[in-house]
Amino acid sequence: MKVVVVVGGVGGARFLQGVKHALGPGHEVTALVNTGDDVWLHGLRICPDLDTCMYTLGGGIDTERGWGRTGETWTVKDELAAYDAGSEWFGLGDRDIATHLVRTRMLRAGYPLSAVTEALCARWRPGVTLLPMSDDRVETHVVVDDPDSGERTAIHFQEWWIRHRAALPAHSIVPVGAEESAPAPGVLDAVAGADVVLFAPSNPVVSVGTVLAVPGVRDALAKTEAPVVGVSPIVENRPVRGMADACLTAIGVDTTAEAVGRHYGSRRNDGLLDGWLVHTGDPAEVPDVEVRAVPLLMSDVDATADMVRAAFAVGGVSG
Ligand code: GDP
Ligand code: FO1
Ligand code: CA
Repeated sequence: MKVVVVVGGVGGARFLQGVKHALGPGHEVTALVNTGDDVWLHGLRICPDLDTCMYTLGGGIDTERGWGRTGETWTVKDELAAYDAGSEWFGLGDRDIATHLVRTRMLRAGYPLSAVTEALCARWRPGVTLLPMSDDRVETHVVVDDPDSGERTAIHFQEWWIRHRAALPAHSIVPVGAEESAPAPGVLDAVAGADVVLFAPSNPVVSVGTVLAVPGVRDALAKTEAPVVGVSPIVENRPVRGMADACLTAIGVDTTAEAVGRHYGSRRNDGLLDGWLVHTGDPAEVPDVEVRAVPLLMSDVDATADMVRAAFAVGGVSG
């Protein structure tokens, strides 16, 4: 079976573990990974969602934090702080920096991000194909009122998310460069050739939403013969982890499983979904979408695999 999964970072990576577990060997899993979180810092290209997926599936993740390397040390971070080199709010670990060094060197040598990702995955062997949504530079920015000057200004998503913990009200969230971007090689073909497409319980605005902002992706999802099934990241009217509620508020969507399902909408009405999984007990009616309630907490890989099987069932495919 050919499974395509639209993912961001931690939520997407854990969901992919469940997809692998539910399917076992002999299947083809392709993840379309958000790159709108990517950022240049200290001359290095950092791709948090790609790295979170790669480390998680390759056994290198710090499972407690959810991002970055296990057994991490922070010498370079401390030395940068001693130089007052800026961006001190962003935690660059020593082990993680090796990944950014290899990536940056390859990008500077002219390799596209998709080729760089393939090269990095040769070490980590994630067991799924990780495709960046695009080889072009797309960076999510958040329009806020500057806390010092009060002036309206756009800051990089990472600065808003990490430095301000998404507590500065967002006037808007903009995937800068998305309109001019093209899908990375393999993205549209994967969607066209899929047996089922899943939306991981990733952030609907800055993870799934950014992948959908790449021209051609929505159209490919509309046209594929595969069923498209989404999984809600909102459980009991809250994000299970992180601050997705601040992102949803910025685009005028309530933090409920129903509102997110309606935001994605039905494929029968120019939307995206055939099926929508919500957590047991969460009320959700989405016109022209088959909604099913099952436990949606990814507490371990077996529970996550059960979620994936439920998503296959709603889509009418068997894993
Ligand atoms: P990020 O890029 O690291 O923020 O990760 P994603 O965008 O892939 O996923 C973030 C979303 O995952 C958050 O909005 C969480 O609510 C959601 N999430 C995390 N753990 C769980 C879980 O166990 N169950 C569900 N349903 N959602 C989860
Ligand atoms: N998240 C944090 O909350 N603080 C950090 O210092 C931080 C550093 C970091 C470094 C590399 C990486 O791949 C991820 C990192 N993250 C950090 C996670 C990441 O910034 C965000 O959680 C996602 O991009 C939001 O989706
Ligand atoms: Ca992310």
